[in-house]
Amino acid sequence: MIVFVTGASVGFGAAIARRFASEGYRVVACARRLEKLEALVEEFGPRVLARALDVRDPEAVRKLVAELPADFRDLDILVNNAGLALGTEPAQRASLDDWERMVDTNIKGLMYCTRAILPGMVARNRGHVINIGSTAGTYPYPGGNCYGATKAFVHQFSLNLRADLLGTAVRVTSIEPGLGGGTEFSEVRYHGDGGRAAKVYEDTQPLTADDIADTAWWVTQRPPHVNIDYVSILPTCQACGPYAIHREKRSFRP
Ligand code: NDP
Ligand code: 8X3
Repeated sequence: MIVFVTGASVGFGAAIARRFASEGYRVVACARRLEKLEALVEEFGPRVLARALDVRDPEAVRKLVAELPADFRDLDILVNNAGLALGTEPAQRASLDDWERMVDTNIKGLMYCTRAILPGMVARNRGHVINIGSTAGTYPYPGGNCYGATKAFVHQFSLNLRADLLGTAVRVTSIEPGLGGGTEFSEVRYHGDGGRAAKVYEDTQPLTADDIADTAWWVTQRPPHVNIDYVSILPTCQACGPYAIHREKRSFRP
């Protein structure tokens, strides 16, 4: 069995790659930082194929998939994990560059990888696409503007893939975590401000990358007639809030 994981250099993606490799799968591990992927190769040997890939480049995605060596070609599982949040400024002040990078990575990168790998799965009538969404795609929060919207795309795209794949054995799951710690997510979001990133997790016990890897493993291990459409997974310390209400007499601070 072969799994292709994007964003496998650190965080959820690295844990997912590690989990499948330790279960005996061959793993194509992709990310921009090839040197970080080498740790997986050192740990698991030739069972892991490390490839530098920027998912925002459709030609690079197409070429990498088309040129996979024979041992790694017939992919069974695609994990579209590469993604990022940038900023928590309100929409009226948010950086358009940040918005474009989120759309290019979280939406377009996921589209490119899916479009390159799905035809082989359909031809073999075997496969599983796992997309990493987020609770931010369902529940709004201030500053979540474009990030949450990209993850809403991931949720709906996953359901629509299922609609297209009906009648095949190819499965699709959207895994939608809440607060996840021990990854670079918040440091990336706050453009390298480690102090601000650390505050996100202060006095909490967030989900770990291994929790997400466990979930990815679990959805793939259901019997072939079972498709888990989506999984919403939050740490116990987190819950959805009530609707926010602005009271007229209080001062307005956008
Ligand atoms: P990390 O920042 O730790 O990991 C992100 C991964 O994505 C890295 O391996 C990075 O590798 C890769 N990546 C980013 N941009 C690109 C690109 N253009 N091309 C290829 N790879 C890229 O974050 P997490 O592990 O926390 O997040 C993983 C996924 O989970 C993301 O989609 C995120 O939105 C989602 N998520 C995270 C949550 C959290 O609270 N942590 C909660 C819900 C969802 P490199 O820089 O080497 O390219
Ligand atoms: C990551 C979770 O709440 O920071 O997708 O958006 S959150």
